[in-house]
Amino acid sequence: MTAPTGFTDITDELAAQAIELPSWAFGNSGTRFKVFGTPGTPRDPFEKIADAAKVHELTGLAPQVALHIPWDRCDFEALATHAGQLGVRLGTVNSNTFQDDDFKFGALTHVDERIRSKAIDHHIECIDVMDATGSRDLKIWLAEGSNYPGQADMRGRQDRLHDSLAKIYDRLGESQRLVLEYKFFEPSFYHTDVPDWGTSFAQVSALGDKAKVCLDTGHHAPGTNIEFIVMQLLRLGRLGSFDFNSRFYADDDLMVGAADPFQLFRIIHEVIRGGGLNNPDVAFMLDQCHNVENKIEGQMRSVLNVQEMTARALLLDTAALTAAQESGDVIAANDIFMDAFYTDVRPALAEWRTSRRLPANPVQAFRESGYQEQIEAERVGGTQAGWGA
Ligand code: PSV
Ligand code: MN
Ligand code: MN
Repeated sequence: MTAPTGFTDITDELAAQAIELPSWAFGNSGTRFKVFGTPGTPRDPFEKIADAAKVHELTGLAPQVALHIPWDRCDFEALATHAGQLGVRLGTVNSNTFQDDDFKFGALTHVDERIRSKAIDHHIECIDVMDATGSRDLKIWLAEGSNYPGQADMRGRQDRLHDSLAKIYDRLGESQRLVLEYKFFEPSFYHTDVPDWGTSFAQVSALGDKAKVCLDTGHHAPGTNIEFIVMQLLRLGRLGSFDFNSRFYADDDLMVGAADPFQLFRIIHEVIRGGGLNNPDVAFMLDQCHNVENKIEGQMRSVLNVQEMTARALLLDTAALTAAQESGDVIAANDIFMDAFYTDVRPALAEWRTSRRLPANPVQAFRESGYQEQIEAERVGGTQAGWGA
């Protein structure tokens, strides 16, 4: 097998790649129509970590797992020890202000000071968890907004959001960060309080250097040039993290690289261009749900998709591209770009994995490992963890 030209020059970058898995991807999830139960689904955070560790063991790509509070509430020191024993670490802590009746009309933006304080206290609890687990990042996604014109004072809510975020920011430790995720709609359908990167950027910039933007690839209007946003946030030094997933319609949370591999390639190209690859300041995370496919395989396929597009983007002949761009040769520039995208790196990656004592085909290795049969036999009784449980 002949590897694509330049493949050996990119293996150090590939070896350094680390993608964080979301604990909730291993629990049951669904749509608002139905949550399907799956045999072997974890019953507690410890079992979620075990599944995540399996993904890392077979791919070498996923050494860290993000938690969601309160879904993953447990003895966090014990959980961190358990993770370490399985060869992974606990990562980003996600807050949750979208499942409490008190937050129906807002949490960090609510007009009632009592409710705002309750929401701030929840974030302080999340930072306490980060202290216990050694996590660096607090990720905040807010389900806040309104459904009807006139329903809410959008300006007042923005001001209250700033005040609440400032109180949370003040509680962060020296090496901890806050990442503020945006999403253009849902569950609110008229206005959302943090709908776009500009709003997130404005809010985090008003806090300080430890506050950054989280870019979830599924949180944009159709047709949005997401790689432009990546470029701009990197340029401004405010891209804190990615929530990778893919979408056909809205916030589908499908496997990253499944719906639009070319978009993933373009995004990773801008990450590389902006110095964000394997840069600890820019966390690569997945934010996905596996409603109908095997969850462990779904996570494996996703990190492998990111790896594959990273390899293709690293193979781009940037010197030739720059020359074509600067000479105004539109066709040549596009050809060079597309050549990298169309390079089939799968055989070279399989061979490289083998050289690192990883399975050439991790999904197949998982199927042959007996792990799925084992967890289906063992995880009986108790309640399966699920999105919202
Ligand atoms: C809701 O849209 C959401 O998918 C956000 O993307 C969060 O990151 C995730 O849930 C977990 O809270
Ligand atoms: Mn997200
Ligand atoms: Mn989402």
